[in-house]
Amino acid sequence: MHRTAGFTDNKALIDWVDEIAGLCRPDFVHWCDGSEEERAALEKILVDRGAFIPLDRKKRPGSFLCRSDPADVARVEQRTFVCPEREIDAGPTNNWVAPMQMRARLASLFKDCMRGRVMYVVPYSMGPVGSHMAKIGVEVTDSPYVALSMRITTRMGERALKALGREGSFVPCVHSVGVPLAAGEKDPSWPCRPADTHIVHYPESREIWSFGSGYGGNALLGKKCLALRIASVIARDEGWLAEHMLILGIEDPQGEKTYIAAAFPSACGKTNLSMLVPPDGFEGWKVHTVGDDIAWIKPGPDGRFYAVNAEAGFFGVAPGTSQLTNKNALVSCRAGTIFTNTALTDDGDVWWEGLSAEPPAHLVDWRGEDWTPGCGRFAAHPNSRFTAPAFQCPSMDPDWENSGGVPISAFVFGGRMSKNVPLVCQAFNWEHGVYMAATTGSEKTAAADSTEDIRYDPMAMLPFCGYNMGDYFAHWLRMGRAVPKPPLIFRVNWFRRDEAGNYLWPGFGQNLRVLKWMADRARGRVGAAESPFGFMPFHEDIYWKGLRYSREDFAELSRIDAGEALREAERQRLFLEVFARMGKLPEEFTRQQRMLVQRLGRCGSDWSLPRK
Ligand code: TSX
Ligand code: MN
Repeated sequence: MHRTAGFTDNKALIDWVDEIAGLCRPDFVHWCDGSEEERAALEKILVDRGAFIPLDRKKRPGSFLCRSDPADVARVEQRTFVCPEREIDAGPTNNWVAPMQMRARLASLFKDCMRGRVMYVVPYSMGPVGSHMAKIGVEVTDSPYVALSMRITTRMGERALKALGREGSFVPCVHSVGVPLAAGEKDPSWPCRPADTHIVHYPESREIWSFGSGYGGNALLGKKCLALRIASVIARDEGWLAEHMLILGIEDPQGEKTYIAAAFPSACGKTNLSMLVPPDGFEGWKVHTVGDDIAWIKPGPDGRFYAVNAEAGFFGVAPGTSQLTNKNALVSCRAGTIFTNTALTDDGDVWWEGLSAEPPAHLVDWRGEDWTPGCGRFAAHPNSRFTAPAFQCPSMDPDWENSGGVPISAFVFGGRMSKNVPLVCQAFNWEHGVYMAATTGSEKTAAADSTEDIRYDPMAMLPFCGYNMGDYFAHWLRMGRAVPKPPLIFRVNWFRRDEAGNYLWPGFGQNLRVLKWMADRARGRVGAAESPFGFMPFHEDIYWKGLRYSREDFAELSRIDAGEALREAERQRLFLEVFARMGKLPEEFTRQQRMLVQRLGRCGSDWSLPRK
């Protein structure tokens, strides 16, 4: 029924593809080689189906706008499952169904689900091809959009099969939009089955099954499903870290480079930070991008951690991306880019909220309807995306595809907090840092002014950890002991506001001043004050050339209200209690929580940054 000769001699792969084809019954099986001809053929299928709109050849060469079904626009956490044999191994933060039961459910959903369609076999490498840190996945999918997106965001095709070889093992990923076609039936432009959507992980057999959605993290299975949920389990077993982190390098005018990995929940500007442009005063400095979303981090031979970007492209949120906030992202998507659910301009380009201060006078919105300024609707969906190859990003690090990774000097954790969380503080030690990372939160809405409205998101991994998060905390504590030179750990907050609601910190490129302080701390050449939250820079410890930022403003940005911080410490205790109740909270966390309360109790009603 299909020919595999010439594609692979990996018997396990051939047998598995046969088995899935037997279950899903596609009309045809296509093995993706990653070639230009294949790309053109897939694009044509989507254009003919009405799913892809070619953009203007001059303005956006080789680029397309894709409109999804309005009911299939984001990850669906309620329909995402982690299914180990025992419920406790999924933990309190994952949906769990017994694997036997889930397998029965999926068998009936997937039976014959690809009739009338082509099944694409998409082999890919997460991490640089051939790196000892890379893993091979193979996604079978009936979505040409998924095959094309995987071609951009992963190393896909022949080179992945070559790396797999005859005997290599791979993570099997089965994906279907779940809409078989009768003979002669017209294909909807974005077939999907929202009511039956299932995103399922079997961490013990390391399999991924996704049904019903064609969008992003639900369907591009290399990203959140493999590189985070399944990889986090492999990393626990093998002694490394699979993290929801950007990786960047800062280079000073003497050419000294320092790499930092940073985790933030959504809507904190992770992609922007990874592509930061140095501000005035930083002449001769460079910021290099290694990755914007997923880092795989392993102990290296010299006792440090080394990180690779698991991906080869960006799947970035479009709204808010502009010349001012992230010009490197805009250059990255100048060509060969898929835009999903953005608006279309009259001259065949794309637009989204925040791209320009003035919107165009007329647009076609993400649903395909006429749009004018002031009509009361978004032109682009708030979760609209660009899918762009990383090599097009001007700030990519020369070492971004180094198979050994880059050495990490600091881990950074951040959230969006309008009050009482200072711009930056450094953990006293690894254990304190892990506790800090685990209790990082973000306010639920950007407009929130209530500190009661915090959503904790440990290490920004809450939706992406493939096992019990209590065990994940223990794994982090263990990893600090496993290497002689673990990175320093920092917590940052770019989003503190004054009483009137104004941001206290200008953010964006100015964040490099904070990153420079971290790099200097890592090299032991700058000071810090000791606060109840950790080490914080004195005003003099920050490099201020090019920015007027007064000692008084910096003191306000660094102030800790002890009463408020004690209430926050109590909320942290309550959040962690769910792990404690199932015997999964490391004792070290209880100790850290008590020490935090003690430090706050000793500092009076307020802690203020002293003069140096
Ligand atoms: O991405 C952001 N970063 C990190 C950049 C490297 N954003 C956007 C967040 C939404 C995705 C930020 N927003 C940052 C930030 O550091 N800071 C802020 C808050 C802010 C917004 C506007 C201003 C200042 C701060 N405007 C002026 O100061 C003029
Ligand atoms: Mn992410």
